[in-house]
Amino acid sequence: MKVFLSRRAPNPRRVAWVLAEKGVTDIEMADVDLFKGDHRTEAFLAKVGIANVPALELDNGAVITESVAICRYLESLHPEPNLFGRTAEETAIIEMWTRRAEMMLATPLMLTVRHSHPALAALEQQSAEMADRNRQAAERSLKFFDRQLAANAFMAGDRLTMADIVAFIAFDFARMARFAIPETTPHLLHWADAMRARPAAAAGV
Ligand SMILES: N[C@@H](CCC(=O)N[C@@H](CS)C(=O)NCC(=O)O)C(=O)O
Repeated sequence: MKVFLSRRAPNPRRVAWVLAEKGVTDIEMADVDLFKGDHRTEAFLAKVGIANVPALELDNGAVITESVAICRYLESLHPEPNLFGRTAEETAIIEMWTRRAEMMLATPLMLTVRHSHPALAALEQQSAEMADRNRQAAERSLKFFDRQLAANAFMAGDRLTMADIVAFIAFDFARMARFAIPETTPHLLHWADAMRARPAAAAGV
């Protein structure tokens, strides 16, 4: 099995974080240089089918992309610590918060960075308006997540799940666009400190 990642990129970092939480080390890792266009080569496209990382190549040649799908597959092989839920109800609640983290935080924050950071002009036709609108969309979501974290140590309850990994990596990436969690959402700030202190936070950066 071989995983294609790219250092500092947020979606590959999700996979690196999950591998670290689960203590998986027996997997070949390839670093794809997005700025050199490694992911747009004919060889990469022929293998992976899309100019994106992360990608996971299985021993039978099948390739899985989409970071959360890859993480879910890795959880099937390495069930502990559990990040996607055990019972039907728990799995659905974790999926709900992971999707909320993706749509209400990760997507707008990643677009904020892509459309504003000079380094990412190589990958994106940048628009200041896109950056502003996405920053505002992320800001509008903060209180919602803060309320959840006022009552729960983690996004989907009392333990770390995929939802936390998706949300934290988005916030951390958004620092490139000078986006900081404000003092007006103290529970989010406290949660982010706890996430940053996890050893797995160092993976993929
Ligand atoms: N939905 C995909 C998104 C993958 C994605 O956008 N990856 C970025 C890196 S974070 C990428 O490969 N970008 C290449 C480009 O923009 O040319 C996932 O979750 O894996």
